[in-house]
Amino acid sequence: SDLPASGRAPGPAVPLALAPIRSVADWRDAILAKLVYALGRDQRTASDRDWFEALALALRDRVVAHALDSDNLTRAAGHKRVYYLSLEFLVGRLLVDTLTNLDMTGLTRAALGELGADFERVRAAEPDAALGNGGLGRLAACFMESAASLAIPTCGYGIRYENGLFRQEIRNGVQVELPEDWLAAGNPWEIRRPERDCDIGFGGHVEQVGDDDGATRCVWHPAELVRAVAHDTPVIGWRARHANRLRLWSARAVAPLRLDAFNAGDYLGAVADDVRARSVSRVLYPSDTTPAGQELRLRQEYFFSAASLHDILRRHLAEGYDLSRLPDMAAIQLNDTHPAIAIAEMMRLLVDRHGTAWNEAWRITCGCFSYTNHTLLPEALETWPVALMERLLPRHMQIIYRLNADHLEAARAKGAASDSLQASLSMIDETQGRRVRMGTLAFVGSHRVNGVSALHTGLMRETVFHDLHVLHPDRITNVTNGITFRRWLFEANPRLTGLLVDVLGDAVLDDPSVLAGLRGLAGDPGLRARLIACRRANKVALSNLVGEQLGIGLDPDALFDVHVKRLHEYKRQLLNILEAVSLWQAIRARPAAGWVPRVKIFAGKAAASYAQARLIIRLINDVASVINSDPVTSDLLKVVFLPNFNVSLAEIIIPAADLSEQISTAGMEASGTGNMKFALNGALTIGTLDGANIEIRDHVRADNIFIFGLTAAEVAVRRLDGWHPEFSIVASPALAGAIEAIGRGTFSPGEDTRFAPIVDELRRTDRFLVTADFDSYAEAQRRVAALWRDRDAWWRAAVLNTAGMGPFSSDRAIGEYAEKIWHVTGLER
Ligand code: TH1
Repeated sequence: SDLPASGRAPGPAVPLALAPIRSVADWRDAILAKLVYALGRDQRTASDRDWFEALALALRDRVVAHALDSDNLTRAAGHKRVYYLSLEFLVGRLLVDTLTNLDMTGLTRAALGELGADFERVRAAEPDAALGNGGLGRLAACFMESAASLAIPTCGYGIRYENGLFRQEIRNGVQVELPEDWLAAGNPWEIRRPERDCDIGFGGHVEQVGDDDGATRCVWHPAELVRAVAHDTPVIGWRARHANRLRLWSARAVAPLRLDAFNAGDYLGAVADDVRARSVSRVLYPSDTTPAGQELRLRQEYFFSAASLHDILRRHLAEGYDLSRLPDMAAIQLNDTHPAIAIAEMMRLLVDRHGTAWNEAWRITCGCFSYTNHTLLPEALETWPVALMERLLPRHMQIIYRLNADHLEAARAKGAASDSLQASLSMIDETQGRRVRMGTLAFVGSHRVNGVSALHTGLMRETVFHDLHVLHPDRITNVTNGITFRRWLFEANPRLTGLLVDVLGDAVLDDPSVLAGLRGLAGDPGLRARLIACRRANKVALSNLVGEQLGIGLDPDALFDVHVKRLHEYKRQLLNILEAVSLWQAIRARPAAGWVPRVKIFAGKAAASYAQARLIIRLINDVASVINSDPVTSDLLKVVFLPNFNVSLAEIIIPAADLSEQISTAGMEASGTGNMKFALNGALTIGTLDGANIEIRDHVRADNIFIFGLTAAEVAVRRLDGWHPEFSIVASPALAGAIEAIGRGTFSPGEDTRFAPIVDELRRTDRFLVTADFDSYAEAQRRVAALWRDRDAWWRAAVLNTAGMGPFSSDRAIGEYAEKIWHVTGLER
């Protein structure tokens, strides 16, 4: 009679985390049991992939037990939860991450050894989960790991794309996109959760059913339903303190097979609904910063937002809370505007489904939501045509109109009454057809809106969000991005980590501020020698990879100058390759002038539809083949483009870098996070005063970073004051020489027009101010070479870089979100 409505006995909360594995033999047997009983494979014929799966399944048992335990504690404590909604999670591999956080790496090496398997090969058998494009998706993955490490009860929500970011091959210098197929052999980390599935509507019409407090209650009758199918991946925190989950939705039809059609011989028609429904979770849009304007993209956004909100409300009600308490129990973070439709969906659920009064529903909604803006580039500010919204999400469009009317009325009451202010504040942009501004919806429906670096947040207040900021001066706040040190230091660079532990003690593994203790050792010759040895070993490993993949032999004692990130004009890979061409010309002119041997390493993908970015990839590859085969310069300069940049490749490249290229046009890179990964690993940065570079300079100190170029304010002026690229080209013989060589076909023999679109852009408009910054960049590169010659000074600066990077841990970032935005603490045990 005391049983709760569910009929389950309440019972004491039993700690579920499995007993620690005590011996290599125990662990070996657990792995072997998975191989035989879960996978049905034979130890003698098992492949690396088989061992990977067996090991992952054995680990998953342990992580899942932690996750259940963490969830029970969260519920029992009535603790607030965070929900991180993101269209991208760029997770990469999970094996070593899981082993590290469980402290089971050594044990696993030994256990696999006893089983006759090789740890390094087993590790390489795991495919990358590439469910993201670049920084935004990787940030979400770092944040999931940090939230677990800080024991902040968090659930990540996203889409389980069947095909992640495309695989890149370079054929004759040209990027070729191939489908990525991470799920082909199954995914041992995830667990299907059929009891969490729900159906998501699209299209149809709206029926009005009642009217209270002036707000109309409606019933939406969608024309189409798509089933959201839940898959959970447990995420374990550092030292297994806590585990959260990442819940990814895949799409399928509610009725996957029309049997009547099938029996009548219409095999395709019988499954057409399912094919159509599945397209929603089929593929990640390969767009970095520019949104894909397709209807399918809007479907993806609504699909995962609606499924996630359904899940959040279900959990809240199942735990016995009233909806009025939702803001006390749930903080919902929108990772950019991609899930911003969730704000309208929340209003719909509260008002139409649960009968909440409009104003109370709005209080609840704003209390739960907060929004992170990741870019101010105009082409990346999402807007959707009103006509499309009305067709696909008719009830949401009505709700947005009502929210907009309330918002504009409140603005008028605060004095923002002019037509131009009202037009600028409106959720509907009337300037190019009628379009819904998702950034405005996200801003208005959130209690906090954050930028991702100090500069970027300042620019938000001054530019794109200026008028909204005046209306809500306390809403915009800054949380500078961070990276998880577990993956980007401990796992990617075990040599350096071992050295840091030797020098600073174990505490450095738990508290990034301990890194500052290196400052006092920056001149220590013993430390320097060991650091040089670490870096050299990492460079040998990268050189081996380059040798295997490209057949290019690198000298590990050359300066490794690295530029890896998505290909985008504002990131200015073009500036770097122009400087490489000019350097090559200078070396050829005076081969014996005492040049510093350098390897320029590039990697990165271009969106398939971004012609100019693809052409820059071609230029880099064509320049590389000419320079690398020039006997005059071959000991002094090499250019390498490594194909298929992804998380796992970054883990190899970054610890081998001496110099980190962070050279975006100032004001355009919201933060950058690659910049942090390099500096943490002791590379020196050559960079503009953009994004988080500014804060990195403040922490590593200005003497230990190579800053050049126009500032964001100077860029803004330059764009207005009638500057023309010819002015810069004429003033710089080095730049003119490089552009001329490209235009003449030096790198495209027989086809001197191949790079005309690049040369023309540089000479005529140069929207990204490559020519304006060239001389300053080239001069900074000479400072780099000069410091490299002074070995003591270089390595002192390298130490001071690692020493200064403590504040860029994503634990710090998540701590700030928790305090300033989510109002949540870590779970006490
Ligand atoms: C990136 C920003 O360009 C980068 O500066 C920042 O460090 C990173 O986000 C994390 O904050 C962005 N990626 C995207 C991707 C899409 C749309 C907008 C942005 S901004 C699809």
